[in-house]
Amino acid sequence: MAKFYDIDDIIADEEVVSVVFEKAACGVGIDPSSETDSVEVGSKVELPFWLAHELQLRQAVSMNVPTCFNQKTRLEIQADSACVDLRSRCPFFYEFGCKIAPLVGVRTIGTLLLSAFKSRYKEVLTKAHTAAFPAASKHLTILTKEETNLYEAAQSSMTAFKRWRMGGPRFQRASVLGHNSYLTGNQLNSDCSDVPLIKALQRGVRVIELDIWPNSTRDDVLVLHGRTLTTPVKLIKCLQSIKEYAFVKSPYPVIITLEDHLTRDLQDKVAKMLTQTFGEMLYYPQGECLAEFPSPESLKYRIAISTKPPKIYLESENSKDKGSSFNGEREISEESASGKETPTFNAEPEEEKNNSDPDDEDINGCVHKSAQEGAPEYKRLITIHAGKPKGSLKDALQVVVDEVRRLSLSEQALEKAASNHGTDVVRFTQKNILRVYPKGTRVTSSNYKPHIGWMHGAQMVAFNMQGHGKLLWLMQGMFRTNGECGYVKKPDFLMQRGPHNEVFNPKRTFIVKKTLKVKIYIGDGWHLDFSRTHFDSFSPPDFYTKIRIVGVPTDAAKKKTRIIDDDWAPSWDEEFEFPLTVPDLAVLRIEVREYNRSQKDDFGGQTCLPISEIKPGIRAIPLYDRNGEKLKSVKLLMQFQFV
Ligand SMILES: [Ca+2]
Ligand SMILES: [Ca+2]
Repeated sequence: MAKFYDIDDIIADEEVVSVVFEKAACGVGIDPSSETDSVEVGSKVELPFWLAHELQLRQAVSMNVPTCFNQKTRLEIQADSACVDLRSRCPFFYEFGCKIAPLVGVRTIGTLLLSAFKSRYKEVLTKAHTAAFPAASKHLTILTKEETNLYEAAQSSMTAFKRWRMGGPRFQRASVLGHNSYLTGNQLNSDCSDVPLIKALQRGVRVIELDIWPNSTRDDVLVLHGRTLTTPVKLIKCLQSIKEYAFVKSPYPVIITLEDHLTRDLQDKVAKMLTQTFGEMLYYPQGECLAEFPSPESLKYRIAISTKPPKIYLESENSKDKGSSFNGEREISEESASGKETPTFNAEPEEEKNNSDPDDEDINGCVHKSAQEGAPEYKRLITIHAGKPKGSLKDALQVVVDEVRRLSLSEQALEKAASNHGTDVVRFTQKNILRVYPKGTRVTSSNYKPHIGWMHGAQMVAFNMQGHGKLLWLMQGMFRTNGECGYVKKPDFLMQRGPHNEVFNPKRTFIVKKTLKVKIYIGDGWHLDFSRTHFDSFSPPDFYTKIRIVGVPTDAAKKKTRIIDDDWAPSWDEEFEFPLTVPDLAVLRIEVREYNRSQKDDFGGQTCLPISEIKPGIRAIPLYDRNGEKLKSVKLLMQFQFV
């Protein structure tokens, strides 16, 4: 039987094979030229594979080896496999071979398939990566369906790779949307071990945030989350885990952002830990200032540090004795207004009245005087300088030309900035790095809408990775693209400037660029992944599907299918249309729910597909659970069209 969702498999089943009838068959009318409707014993007839297979199971016919696997083809493949026109012999050469081999009892078919594939695959890859278009299209005509798919995949990854390189050499131009991690689940009371950090890296998270504090004896450095009641873990342990797991999922650079509450000698200690743990992996600029950031491609397998550089001391070093951090004057930051908790880490109850994000403190740009002595080694290791210059937020957004800066804004601060001077934010992110973090009051690890950050070009949208729910799904959907490498290229329009220095204005109203038509046929697989009573105790489930567009406000849309009562494999056959003004920033969010009359509806699976990644056609879409793990069998059969 052909696989239900696989169109190719269904077509492969239509391949014709020749069979010999072992029994006489009456009333079948296979041969229109024959006078009777019957087929004699011993007649040789060509039948589609699916029919021949069924008849052979009933011992009515015996199948012959199809010509595409005969001796002649074998010899040709042996001689020069890459030049054999397999498509004309059987477009589903491999799939069909696998199906037929056990039925005709010829074991060597397996060996033939393997050797043909191995030798031809190399040629396919070489051609896909190097050939000029006319030569390639000629080569394409002799490839089987599977080989064509491989060829196209190889070519599109090559094109993507080239485009990526062209995006360089600067980080800002390559314009990544980083993927950020907070340390633990519930920020107030979960254990701050390095396990969540490892999990985040295994998922491809590229930005790791560490909140570092002195221990009670002030001779070691601890990582503590969110300045709240978490159990601390030694910094060295976190660094070792980062080293071990940084590149298990993606080779692209990991950025560690430090929230530093340390004394100078401890900063020196951190510098030693960083250089000793990471060695060559650690990337830092040779000069003192980083005017442009290298592309992620050139920083493969490297780790970079981002934090606020230590204060510049023009006066005596004992300007503050053993304070936990060097807070000079500071501003009332956006964040302190948001009510972030004062630190309650009991190792140092006496001080640390600073309840602002340390990133928000002012720095004096890239000034390096000889008097500057604040942990020079440590300072040298900082690749991306964080900090907010004096003055208003609008001033902070004015681009400084000589240095890449990272500015951190809370979600509310960004919302405010976006409504007052959105284009300044976009302009800032063309050159600098903007990080957005959840407001301090989100103590239960809930999340906020990532789109407001993405729309304004923010590269690091910090998320509580342990918080579940639809906003995290959006984030996961976004980063499931681009080979799950943890970096997604910003749409070009966010990087462009007009002749009068104008940039993309997220508040403008746009015209509809294209319309996405989504047809949802059926869903299946729940009976394999869930128990019989998981949804309703006494009857089959009642599924419906919610389809949303999340993107710029004008594109936002909500649709849903009708509820299909009592059916494990619902068939909706409904079509929806979504006009899109900024398709590059839109994500299609799909969620299946199970209707319940008296209680809350159940969750039946979800996925988020960035519109830019949707290929038109009929697709079997796998669904994911609440945590973003793929469900084994649950799929929706859908059709996508752009008009
Ligand atoms: Ca039911
Ligand atoms: Ca129900």
